[in-house]
Amino acid sequence: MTTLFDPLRVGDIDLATRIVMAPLTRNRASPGQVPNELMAQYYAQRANPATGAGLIVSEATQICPEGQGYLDTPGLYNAAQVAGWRGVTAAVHGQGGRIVAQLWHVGRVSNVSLQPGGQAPVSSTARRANAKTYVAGGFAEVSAPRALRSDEIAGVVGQYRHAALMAMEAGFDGVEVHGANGYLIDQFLRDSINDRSDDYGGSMANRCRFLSEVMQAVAGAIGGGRTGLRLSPVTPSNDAGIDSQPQALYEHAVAQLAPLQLAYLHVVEGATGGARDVAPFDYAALRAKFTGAWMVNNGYTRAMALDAVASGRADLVALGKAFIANPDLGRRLREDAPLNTLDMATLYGGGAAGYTSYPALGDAPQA
Ligand code: 8OZ
Repeated sequence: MTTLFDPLRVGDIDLATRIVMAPLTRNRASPGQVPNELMAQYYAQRANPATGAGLIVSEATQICPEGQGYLDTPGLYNAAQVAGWRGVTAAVHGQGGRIVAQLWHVGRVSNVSLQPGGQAPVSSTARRANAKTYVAGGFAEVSAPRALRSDEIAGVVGQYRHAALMAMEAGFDGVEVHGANGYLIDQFLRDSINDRSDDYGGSMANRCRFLSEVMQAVAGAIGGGRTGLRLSPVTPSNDAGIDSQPQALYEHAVAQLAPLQLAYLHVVEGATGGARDVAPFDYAALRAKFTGAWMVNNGYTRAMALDAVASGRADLVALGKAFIANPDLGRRLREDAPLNTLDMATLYGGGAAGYTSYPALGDAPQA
């Protein structure tokens, strides 16, 4: 029987266990959206597969300045950021770990104060999301977006490709394209948001075109075996609404990617960070459209994670909040040891407190 603690080759990447550290926005990048030494320490604490994760998915990382929607999130589009990320990937590899970069464009989930030149964020639509983001000084409403012109879309696809190449230069083992949670890719996929009348809107095939072009560009640049994708078919996050036919939409979206032979698909089941049963969705039917490794996420307890892999329902289980509070989560799952409590106040922004300060088993208790 296969267990959560068994190795798996995922595309071109060899993993020691099926335990994945989920992508987690922590807002601690340095000025210029540059990853720093504290971030390297945080990832390294969780990287040894004997005690931590078999695979780390980096926090969401914008592919271009326009892709940023929150304060102090890291980027992956210039040399300084590549140098910063090299510190992170070297620290992770030094622990025997594996790490992929999550490539992110927020689209309309941004605020003019975070956009180059204070301009409107770009999206599939000009309609504003009813959502908030975190900017200098606290939470703020997201700004009204500008709909991308048809002739601008290839440029954005090129930015994903560029970021994927920068990820390889920075020493990542691969990338995960962030197609979830109501950000730019979801803003094209869902008819609850996409109101375009060009080749990127209207029919399901047209709404899937942007994702298809992004995945072709990324996998074409670095190889399908080093490329994953995260989707969240029914999450209402960031005012994404719900597509009129989510089952058919996401099955089409995944089926069209088959020729790329992607390493894995990472699926958020239910409302991201919330109810798993927010809306009906047949995840097994979605999996039937995909041949790579199947990664599940959202509210998994130890028992659920063990069962997901043992039953064959999933190949990999991504855990988020538990990895924030437990650098040695892998060991704790193996030993069925108690977990540290998560401090919500230190999730976003700040320094070492609530970031690199959580104790491993056997460490002195937290101050
Ligand atoms: C929490 C806060 C800010 C961003 C996501 C990248 O939902 C995020 C995110 C989560 O995917």
